[in-house]
Amino acid sequence: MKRYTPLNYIGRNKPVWCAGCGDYGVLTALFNAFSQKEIDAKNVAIISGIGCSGRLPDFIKAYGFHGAHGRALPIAIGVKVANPSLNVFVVGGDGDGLSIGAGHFPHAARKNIDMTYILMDNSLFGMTKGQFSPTSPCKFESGSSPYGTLEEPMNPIALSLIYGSTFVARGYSGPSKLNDLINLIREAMEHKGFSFIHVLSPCITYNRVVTFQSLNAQVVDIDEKHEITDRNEALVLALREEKLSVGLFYKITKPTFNEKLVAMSEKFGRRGLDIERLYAKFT
Ligand SMILES: Cc1ncc(C[n+]2csc(CCOP(=O)(O)OP(=O)(O)O)c2C)c(N)n1
Ligand code: SF4
Repeated sequence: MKRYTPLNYIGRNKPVWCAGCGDYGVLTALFNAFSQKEIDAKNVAIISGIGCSGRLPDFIKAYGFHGAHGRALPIAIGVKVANPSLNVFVVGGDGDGLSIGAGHFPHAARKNIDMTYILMDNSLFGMTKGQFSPTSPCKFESGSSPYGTLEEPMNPIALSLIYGSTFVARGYSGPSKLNDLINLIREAMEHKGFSFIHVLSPCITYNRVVTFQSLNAQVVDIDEKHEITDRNEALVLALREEKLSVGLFYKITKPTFNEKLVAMSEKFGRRGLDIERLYAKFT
């Protein structure tokens, strides 16, 4: 019998991240989630944008595509629609997903594409040396905001809920919450539809404000009594300012884009729309 261990998924290239970067926690969580799900690397595709976080597909054994900055989601949509049998993941930073690529997020969510989007949030642009990002706290001082930022940060969980994601969660790459992150990734893989996981993943090199230490004091588990099918309740939790809730905010079941496509093909097949024939061509 084939054995699955986290070591099976280690890629050929060694991570080039700074020692201690939060992104190691996300990579470790993926290794563990994949082995617990006993998934073959050949059935996984990981698509990324550009940034330190975007380098993740280089370090894991699976199909990977290191795309253009902010364009991972549309590439991944194409992959999933063309080959629905693949487990598709998107990984990228807060700059990638909420700045240059922000326009793609609502559309991937509202289409309910069956994939998992892991937004690795370090509250700045790590790769380009620490400029402020859409999730930097107000008054954040950086090379590109020497007197502090003027704008309020975006709230990725609230946005994801409003955009129509059918699975919305927050994890933390710190050691204290690594097992929870593994469980969230597993749950997201099991969910049929667009799963969004906002992962707090600090940059230890450029961020002196949002750190493992500050996050350890801020994160709090979502109460077991939280009703995960209630979007209003999830939004209230997401907008809570004093603490950062981690866990599953929201999960509902809705037909996925691919399911709707197949149903449409069945209905209009005789008029020339034959999705199965197209799938056979690409898978
Ligand atoms: C079209 C384009 N614009 C700008 C850049 C420069 N650039 C590379 S990575 C990056 C931001 C990275 O920040 P984030 O997405 O938060 O990822 P991190 O490095 O923090 O993981 C930028 C602006 C680029 N590569 N391509
Ligand atoms: S610069 Fe920051 S985000 Fe990039 S690898 Fe180093 S610690 Fe991680």
